[in-house]
Amino acid sequence: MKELPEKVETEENKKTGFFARLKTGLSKTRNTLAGGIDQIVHGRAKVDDALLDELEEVLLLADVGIGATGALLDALKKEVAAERIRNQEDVMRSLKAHMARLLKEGHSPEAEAGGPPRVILVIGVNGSGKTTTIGKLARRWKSEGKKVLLAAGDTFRAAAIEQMRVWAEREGVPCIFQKSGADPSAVAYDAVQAGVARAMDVVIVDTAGRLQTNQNLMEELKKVKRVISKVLPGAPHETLLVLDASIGQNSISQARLFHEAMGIDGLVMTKLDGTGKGGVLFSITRELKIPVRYIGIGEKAEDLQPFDPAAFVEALFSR
Ligand SMILES: Nc1nc2c(ncn2[C@@H]2O[C@H](COP(=O)(O)OP(=O)(O)OP(=O)(O)O)[C@@H](O)[C@H]2O)c(=O)[nH]1
Ligand SMILES: [Mg+2]
Repeated sequence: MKELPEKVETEENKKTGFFARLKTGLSKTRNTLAGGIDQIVHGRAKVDDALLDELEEVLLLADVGIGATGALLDALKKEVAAERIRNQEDVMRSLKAHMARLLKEGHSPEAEAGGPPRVILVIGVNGSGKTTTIGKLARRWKSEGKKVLLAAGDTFRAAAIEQMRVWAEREGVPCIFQKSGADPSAVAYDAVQAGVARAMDVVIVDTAGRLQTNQNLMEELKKVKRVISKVLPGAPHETLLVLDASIGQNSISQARLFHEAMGIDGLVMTKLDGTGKGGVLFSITRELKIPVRYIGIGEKAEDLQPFDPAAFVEALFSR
């Protein structure tokens, strides 16, 4: 009997797996954005004002935003004027290149510096995907051999502590928690102290969802941050804001207010799998100058990827 070849996890097929998942996760945005562009460009002989108007419409529909859309169309017009656009492939190529450039401009890969333990504070509005993202990050970093500790800092919502503990148990990492209603700063304090004492590599602190406009709750977050820095000077090393991609352009004002209050180091854009508004990443990058570190493309532990601008654009346009 012929032996089946052993399935090996080579760098190459790891990458293919990464890309395949990204492609699936972005299918709704691909339909609105790349699908829409394709339809407009298809069979058109030249790039005229009518075509540019239609492109604008599609870009705005996919939540690329006014500023980023304008920048993309300007770049395309320049290429048309320079007679570098001869057919529909050229239009697609040009748009793709400018989109990738736009995303790369604001991009910096994850800053792994700080600690140990490296302390990450995770914040955002209700239901944006904070706790799930923390579970996914625990999976990711543990699989890289890091010692990860979670802090159930959402002491407000009834089931939040349990939710964090379930994730911790499933991923096989410790979780610091107190009883429901406890002061979230106290939980953060305990967790960072435990992280130092147990020589952890990473401590990830969950927080209760809150509106960026609620002054009292924003003060509470600031206190959590202060307390963390008292236990470990320099911490938190990264404050991550989790944004739900399906709110589209609204995420920009949300992020601005969180940033003003808390100083955001990085963004996580979740639920890209559930929306056609993934174009919002282009305006986020352009308007905010805060790097997108991770994207969420599903509910499962493996559905979190480091944000890779080139792969993102490639996945959006690949058939
Ligand atoms: N499809 C999809 N669902 C997601 C993603 N990330 C999170 N979710 C889901 O969104 C819902 C809310 O996620 P949570 O992690 O509880 O959000 P949260 O920000 O912690 O919510 P609060 O603690 O209530 O503020 C859950 O049903 C998650 O499974 C994602 O990338 N894709
Ligand atoms: Mg939560």
